[in-house]
Amino acid sequence: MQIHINKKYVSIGLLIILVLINFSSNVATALAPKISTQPYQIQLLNNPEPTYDLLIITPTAFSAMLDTLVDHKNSMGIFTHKVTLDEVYQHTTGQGHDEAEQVKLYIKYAIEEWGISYVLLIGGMRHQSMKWHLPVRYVAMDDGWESHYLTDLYFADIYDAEGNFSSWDTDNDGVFGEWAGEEAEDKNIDLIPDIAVGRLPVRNAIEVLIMVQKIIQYEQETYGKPWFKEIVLIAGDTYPEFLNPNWTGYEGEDYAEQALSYLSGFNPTRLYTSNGLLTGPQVVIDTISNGCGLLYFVGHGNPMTWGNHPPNNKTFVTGLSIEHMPKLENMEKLPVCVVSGCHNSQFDVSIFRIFDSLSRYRGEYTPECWSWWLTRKIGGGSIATLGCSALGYTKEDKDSFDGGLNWVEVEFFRQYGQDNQSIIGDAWKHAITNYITTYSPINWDSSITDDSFIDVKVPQSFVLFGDPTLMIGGIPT
Ligand SMILES: [Ca+2]
Ligand SMILES: [Ca+2]
Ligand SMILES: [Ca+2]
Ligand SMILES: [Ca+2]
Repeated sequence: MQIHINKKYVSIGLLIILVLINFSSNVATALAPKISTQPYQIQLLNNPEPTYDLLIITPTAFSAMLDTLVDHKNSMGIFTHKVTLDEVYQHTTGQGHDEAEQVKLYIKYAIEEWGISYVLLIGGMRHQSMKWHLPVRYVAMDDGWESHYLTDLYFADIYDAEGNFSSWDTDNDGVFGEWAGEEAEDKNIDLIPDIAVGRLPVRNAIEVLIMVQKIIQYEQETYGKPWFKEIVLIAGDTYPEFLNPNWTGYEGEDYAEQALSYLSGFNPTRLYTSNGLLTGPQVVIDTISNGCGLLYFVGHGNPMTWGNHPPNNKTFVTGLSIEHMPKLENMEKLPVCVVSGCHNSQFDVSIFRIFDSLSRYRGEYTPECWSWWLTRKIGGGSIATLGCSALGYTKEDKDSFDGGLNWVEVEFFRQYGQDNQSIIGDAWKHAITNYITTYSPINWDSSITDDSFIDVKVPQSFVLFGDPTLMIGGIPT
């Protein structure tokens, strides 16, 4: 009995203690300042108008590896907020047609909440599977060669001409940027990027670590280095005249010279077929290995290779292919590379596509596309690569014989050299914008011509692999 009573009192005592603990912890919770682990919310307490410049969107698995990059960006005055995909999906639950649209809706939120101007997307395909670390958007424009292609402009063109969210699916059927023949089904997409977007299409954690290290080292150590003032131009006769009397001159070399004309203080090395210096991969490997700040390939490509023709000759001279990437020895002397050619930046390639005959024909059976292999290379390669994710249309493909992919490339160099756009994403954004305002259709019902689909596809497919806030030439010290 006594024992029983004691037990009873003990039980009551324990209950009281538990209630008190619970009460006090509730009081403590209630009295504690509401500080979230989210840095922007901490900032909200101190600053009524928090701002960020750069939003990094990453799969959760890679998030911690990016902390040093965030610290580096903040230290150079690019205020950076990193968010995981899990947080993106949580924030946009129940919204959007699919995960890619959820990412886009989150970018819109980040623009309106924090005033961001740049987005860095972390993630390409998962290893060699056809699954993705980070969502992508394919647009459905069938030009007879390819029924759809990857575009990152989708994640930069957030608002339409009226200032509303631009879904790129105006007929709301879950098919994006759709064209049937030479007619648009999703109409009046203004295309104009509202922010700058770059992507690191990393396939594994090692590539994340490589790129973080390369970007930080590049920005800290490049400024004032003599090698940065070297530019290597690699080109030839893109369209041999014997095939068409309008194709006079050596188009690739002409665009390389145009780009150079906008860059003062750069020392050019011209590897051209017309001067006999572009003879094959070895001279390209040797020249890049010497180090340069800018690199422009102008010719023809596929996901595995790049080359061009000798003057008025259909022979294909290979300049650089994926199997040559390991031979580049430029170490920390990393150029910003622009590559003109079809599909060099088509980042949905995989070795398993070797089992598909069409993919074999198109050179899509490679573990990495040409541009990404160059960018993520250890011990050299590039720091960022701009190129085409799709079939690259040039002025020779247009009735107007004007504009095309080469126009955007040269405009990128002009933005940097003449308009002082030293942040790579700004140069990309302004080059794209000027292309669209110069060439792309305005009313996608009444002002459509045979060239219109090309002038939509060109800006959509010109993709930046790299940090959009990268300071070309490094941070001035
Ligand atoms: Ca649609
Ligand atoms: Ca449709
Ligand atoms: Ca827009
Ligand atoms: Ca020609």
